[in-house]
Amino acid sequence: MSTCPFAINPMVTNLDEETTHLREAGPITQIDLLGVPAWSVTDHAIARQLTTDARLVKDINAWGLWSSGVVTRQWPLIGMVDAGRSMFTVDGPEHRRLRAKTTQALAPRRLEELRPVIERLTAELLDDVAAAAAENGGVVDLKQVFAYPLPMRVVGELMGVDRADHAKLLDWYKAFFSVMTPQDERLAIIDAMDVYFTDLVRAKAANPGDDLTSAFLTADEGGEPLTEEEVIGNIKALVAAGHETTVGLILNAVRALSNHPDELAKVLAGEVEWKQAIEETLRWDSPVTHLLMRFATEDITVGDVVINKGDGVVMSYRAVGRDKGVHGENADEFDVERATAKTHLAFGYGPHICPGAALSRLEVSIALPALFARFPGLKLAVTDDELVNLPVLTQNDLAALPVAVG
Ligand code: STR
Repeated sequence: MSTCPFAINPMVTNLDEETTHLREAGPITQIDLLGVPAWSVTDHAIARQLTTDARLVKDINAWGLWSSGVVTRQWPLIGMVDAGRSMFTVDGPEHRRLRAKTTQALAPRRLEELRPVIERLTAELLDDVAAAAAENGGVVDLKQVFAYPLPMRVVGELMGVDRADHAKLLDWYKAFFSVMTPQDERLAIIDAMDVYFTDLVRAKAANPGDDLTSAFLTADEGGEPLTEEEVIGNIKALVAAGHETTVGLILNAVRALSNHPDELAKVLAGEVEWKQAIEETLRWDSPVTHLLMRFATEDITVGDVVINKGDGVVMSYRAVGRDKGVHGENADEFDVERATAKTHLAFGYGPHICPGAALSRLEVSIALPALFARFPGLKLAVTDDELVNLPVLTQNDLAALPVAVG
């Protein structure tokens, strides 16, 4: 580690500038994550290579700075890497065992059962948008009334989480992700979520329902059943991921399309499919800025860089989406007709590729057309430079998206 690592700004005051800087710094470059050094991967081919390299693992115990005690539970990002045993933190054959039921439940064919549910939840929230707009001269914060509650409702249906608990969970996640939350408060929230999900799992064990939580608790013939700890870890991962990332995707898509009326017009006219606009949003303004973290179990040489055994490696997916070698010289432009859009790595790659990708795509492919059908005159109510990101280092999530619905 020779040069001074580039400090990632946790306040996310200029994400485009950061993304450009990271890409210019090289395909794999040193960064500083709130005082902790790591490697950032910004290159598409290297991201594919390293997400399929078994010498990199998710187990925090392989992290030199953790096992030597330099990084502790006081580090504000610890909850992103020390999240309990689950499909998110385990590799190899055990990982396949932990992931199997999720992959089945979230397969595109199985998800068709959720389509009418998502359509109903979307329609309900669009009524709320209309009501809020009527009270407020046609202007609403699309995040607060639509993009924020929808993914929690969907993942809540999938996992069997009561609607009455959604507000509490949303508050917890908001504080969990924000760098502004004092660390003792964040650690208390992590503990409270553990208690909440433990209670949920025990309630489902006693009284199973038609949800993925209950399915985790049912042993498959021949297969080794998941332990309670593993079930809880999986549920925590699915609820957090299913909620946070999809909020960002809806917001980033509405923002991109509103700022590019010619692109939006092609979609509304049916010249370009919604799914193309969704894939281009995932590429151009991915909901996950930085995916923490993988750890090297031995020295790994990548081009002229050596990742030392014990080093942490971050996939900087927003920068990866701007790879000019893959997406062309105009990679920084939003183009719903871009032929390479769907090759993006916004859902990751390799064994840990997002198991919820199809759910996310289904959700957004229902939510966006329904939103623009209901409010054809929808426009941003502020200029783009008035929009601010939440102070969340890893996630690309707007604080608010004020729109005029006409
Ligand atoms: C949040 C806290 C928690 O209880 C469990 C997890 C595990 C899965 C993580 C999640 C975390 C944070 C957001 C992640 C998600 C997997 C996918 C999602 C990293 C640490 C992304 O943003 C890609």
